[in-house]
Amino acid sequence: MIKLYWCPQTRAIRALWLMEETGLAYERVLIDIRDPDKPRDPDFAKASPMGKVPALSDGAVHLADSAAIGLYIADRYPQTGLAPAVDDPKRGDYLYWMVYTPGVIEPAMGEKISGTAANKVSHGWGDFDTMINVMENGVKNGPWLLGDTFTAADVMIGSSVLFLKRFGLLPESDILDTYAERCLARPALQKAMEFEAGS
Ligand SMILES: N[C@@H](CCC(=O)N[C@@H](CS)C(=O)NCC(=O)O)C(=O)O
Repeated sequence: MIKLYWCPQTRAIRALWLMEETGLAYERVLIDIRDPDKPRDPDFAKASPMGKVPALSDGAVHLADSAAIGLYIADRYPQTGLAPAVDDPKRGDYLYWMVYTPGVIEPAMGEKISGTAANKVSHGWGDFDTMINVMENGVKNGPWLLGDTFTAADVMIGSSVLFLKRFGLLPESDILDTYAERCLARPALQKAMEFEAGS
């Protein structure tokens, strides 16, 4: 059975949400990242070289990082309908948005929080305002990034918009607010939030 290593109030919410969207059977394995001395499932170290959550084991496959987990699950289990097929023209947009969170949003957020000067041309993540504008353009036609079909990319971008809101970093944006509301209305995200609340 798929094992999802997670911890409440972390980026692991993305992988929990994703797994709830799939309808696949999986086991949640709690890793208390705030207590490094707590014994951990031995497969966790194989899955997460940095000891970070989320991470996942699926038989002989072990991997970490929410984007990597999303890409893996959606391709490995195409019946979940969470990714366009490799020959679908929408695949390009899908891949772009799947890596937008680790490649652009999080570095731009880190820069903003730490007050480090942006270098829009040299830094691969551009700058914070451009990151927000590009994301707004991505979701403005909606309801989802790829149109009518919800994909794993919406888990990545939707959770990032919610994190930006939680940190008070989301500028006024009806487009992103409405998108966040649509994400919050998904039963799978509600279920993931219930797991967090009950853990
Ligand atoms: N790029 C990773 C980041 C994962 C990450 O940084 N997780 C944090 C919690 S939000 C963590 O596990 N920190 C514990 C540690 O580094 O020891 C992802 O999106 O999954």
